[in-house]
Amino acid sequence: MSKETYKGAAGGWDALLSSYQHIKEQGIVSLGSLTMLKANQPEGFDCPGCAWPDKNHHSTFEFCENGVKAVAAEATARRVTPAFFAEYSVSELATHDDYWLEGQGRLTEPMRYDAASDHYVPISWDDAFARIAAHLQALDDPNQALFYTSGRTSNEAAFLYQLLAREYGTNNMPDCSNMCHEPTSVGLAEQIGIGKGTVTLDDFEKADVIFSFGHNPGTNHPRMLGELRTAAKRGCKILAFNPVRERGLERFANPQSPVEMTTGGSTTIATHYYQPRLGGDLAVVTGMLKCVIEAGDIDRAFIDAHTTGFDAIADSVRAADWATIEIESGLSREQIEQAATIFRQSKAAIACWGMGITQHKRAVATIQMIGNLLLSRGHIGKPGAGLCPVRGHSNVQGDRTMGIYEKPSPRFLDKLGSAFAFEPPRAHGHDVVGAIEAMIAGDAKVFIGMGGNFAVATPDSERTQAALRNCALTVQVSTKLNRSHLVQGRDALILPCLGRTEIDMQAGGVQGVSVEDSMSMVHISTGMNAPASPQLRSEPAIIAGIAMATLPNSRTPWQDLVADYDRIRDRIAMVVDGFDDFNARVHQPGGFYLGNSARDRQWRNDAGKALFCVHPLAPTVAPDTQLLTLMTMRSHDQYNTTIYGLHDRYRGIKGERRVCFISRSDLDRLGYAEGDWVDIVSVWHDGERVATHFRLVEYNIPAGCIGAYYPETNPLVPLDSYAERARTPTSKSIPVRLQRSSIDVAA
Ligand SMILES: Nc1nc2c(c(=O)[nH]1)N[C@H]1C(S)=C(S)[C@@H](COP(=O)(O)OP(=O)(O)OC[C@H]3O[C@@H](n4cnc5c(=O)[nH]c(N)nc54)[C@H](O)[C@@H]3O)O[C@H]1N2
Ligand SMILES: Nc1nc2c(c(=O)[nH]1)N[C@H]1C(S)=C(S)[C@@H](COP(=O)(O)OP(=O)(O)OC[C@H]3O[C@@H](n4cnc5c(=O)[nH]c(N)nc54)[C@H](O)[C@@H]3O)O[C@H]1N2
Ligand SMILES: [Mo]
Repeated sequence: MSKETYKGAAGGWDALLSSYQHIKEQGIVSLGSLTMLKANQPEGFDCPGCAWPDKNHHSTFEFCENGVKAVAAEATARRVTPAFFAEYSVSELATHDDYWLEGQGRLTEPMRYDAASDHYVPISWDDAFARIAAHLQALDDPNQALFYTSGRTSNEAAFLYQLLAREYGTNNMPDCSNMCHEPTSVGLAEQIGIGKGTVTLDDFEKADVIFSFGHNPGTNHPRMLGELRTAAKRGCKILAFNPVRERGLERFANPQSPVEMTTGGSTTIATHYYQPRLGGDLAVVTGMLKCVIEAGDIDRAFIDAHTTGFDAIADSVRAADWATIEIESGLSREQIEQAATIFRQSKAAIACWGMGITQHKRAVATIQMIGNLLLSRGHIGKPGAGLCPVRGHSNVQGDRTMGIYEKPSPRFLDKLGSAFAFEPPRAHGHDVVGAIEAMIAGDAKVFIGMGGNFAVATPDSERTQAALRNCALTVQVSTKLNRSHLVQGRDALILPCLGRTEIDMQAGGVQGVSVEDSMSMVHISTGMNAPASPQLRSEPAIIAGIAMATLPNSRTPWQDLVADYDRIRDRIAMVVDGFDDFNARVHQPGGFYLGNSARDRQWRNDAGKALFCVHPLAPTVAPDTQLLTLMTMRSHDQYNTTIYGLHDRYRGIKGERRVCFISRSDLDRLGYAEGDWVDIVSVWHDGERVATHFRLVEYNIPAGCIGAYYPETNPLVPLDSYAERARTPTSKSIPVRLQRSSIDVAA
């Protein structure tokens, strides 16, 4: 491993070079470059990289290094064939790391786990469907089955999948959102009547202030840097709140700007950079709101016409004392006052946030406090202003819109039931944490994963993996080999599917699917690469296969729907609000905007008004000085649990993922030196959890806070440590201590 401060801006030549290397490593130089030209184009496919919207679906190809990695990884020339599974037993495969597993390439055929030989062996599609049906039909209660979804799943597949689960009889639909932006959905639905962001890309052209709370655009949504750069260039103030200084928030060289590329120039992104302590944002925003309200810089007309609860929030923030705000936030009063002054002078402010806000105990409170701040000055539902949660997976928002939700509304279920002539189950189902608990307890026995990597993405890995092994059947619908295939139930299936970049040929011809981005734009996505194997099936076809085998009395014409996805979209139009005339609208170039009621200042919550939500500060900073707070985050070379490489360029890390970022003062205080190997031990009421063997890297991070990569650190996240009300695991605030590594490492 080596560490070297990265001196460049985010983007630039290094990004171009890195993309080229990733394409080359996958053995697909010409195909790779061709494929990239079609990403996020009106006639092409939606980039599977992230959910950031595309400015104009007509522009020339918008370059994004991490989009290239995602597409190249799917288009790889490598294959995981039955011969591969014959060569390696499951126990042998389990000794390899996630990087190696991912590197083996695309899955090619359905496989069944054979316990006698400990190998996966080929199985026909029909036999696989029959096996799933036999297991599902054998359960005493449909609520013993779990239907997990990861956020790459298209609208059409998601809609069929939730239909399958509900016709079968359960709302057990845990999804990756439960670990991601669930606090956003919970907090905003209550506060403004819709659990989605209120801005569109146009607003980024009009805002004079942009807040960035806890997200890392340089790595996780690089196309956002285009909007931030343009905003910065026209003088918009950009205030970043992040415990560490992320290069993408500091400086960006646009690979599409000939001037920046040839002169080595770059654009400064954040005009103001604040480094709160982990979990300090509730205090930061409380302090800012206190300044706004005490200065009387509020929009009284808006508050009177559109909101309720202002007096209570005003009393609450007035009562918050600066000493507590400073300790809890890790920022000084002057810093918070400065940020507040900038907001008080703003005519239109946008607040963006990501996992640095959602993966904390008080995530819902923090999000609603951000909402309070904008509401106090009428910055929701006005041009250039509003809320901008930055979603992760490319269709995670769309999946929820399609009904992938363990707590569906009665209205949705009524419409679903009448469109498909059945009585949907009404009882709420399991979310991710609930699903793990149910498997541990033996109350859930069949796990089906529509994409994703449940064994690794979830908290408390040891427990989660024991939970999966406790199942009678685990089924993973996947494109690539991952650890969830190796942490299998007594019976287990791997069902290989088409990726979004591939041609999806059905009886009615080539099919496109639709996705919804982070700003509620819905558009069509059509693959253009030859499938990685002729045996692959599309996700809708796999779902239909399971449904036809499992539900003999279903009145849904599964086969017809899959023959032509326009027919699925016609059904979506009947069931999902906002999708009238879906087929006509989605086939327009660029798709259509779903709309957002809060943006129109219609508040569809119980109160019929935007709510000021009171969340007093409570002390959280641990008095125990041996304890540190750990955040688990992404490197530049990974996509969630998919590890593309071992570097983290912008943070200066090369060739190692088991690193732990720590401040100079904590190193000194705890008696360590940079380069020492440590184990990280999480300290929780039910005992300690250990992740071994991390190398300490001195880093500019607040004292008391450390960082390390996900998913290596997931064993440390206790299952019952989650966001209040949203149950999102607290992956950014785990109480831990360090100890010298128990593994003897040769230097
Ligand atoms: N290339 C790539 N793109 C991706 C992904 C990927 O893994 N790779 N994942 C996708 C998915 S599913 C998602 S959800 C998004 C995730 O995108 P992000 O939301 O950017 O997720 P993280 O990498 O977890 O980073 C969180 C950021 O929050 C900061 N942070 C941590 N704790 C706090 C805190 O308490 N307060 C504040 N203010 N900041 C904090 C961290 O320093 C880090 O910069 O990206 C999506 N896009
Ligand atoms: N400690 C910690 N844990 C976290 C987080 C964190 O920040 N810290 N972040 C959380 C977040 S924000 C999220 S969203 C979750 C992510 O959780 P998941 O969505 O479950 O995980 P991914 O790693 O995105 O899933 C990768 C797998 O998806 C499969 N795949 C890829 N493309 C396709 C496709 O087109 N179709 C199908 N069927 N399969 C496909 C591949 O087999 C690949 O191995 O992790 C969460 N876990
Ligand atoms: Mo996510």
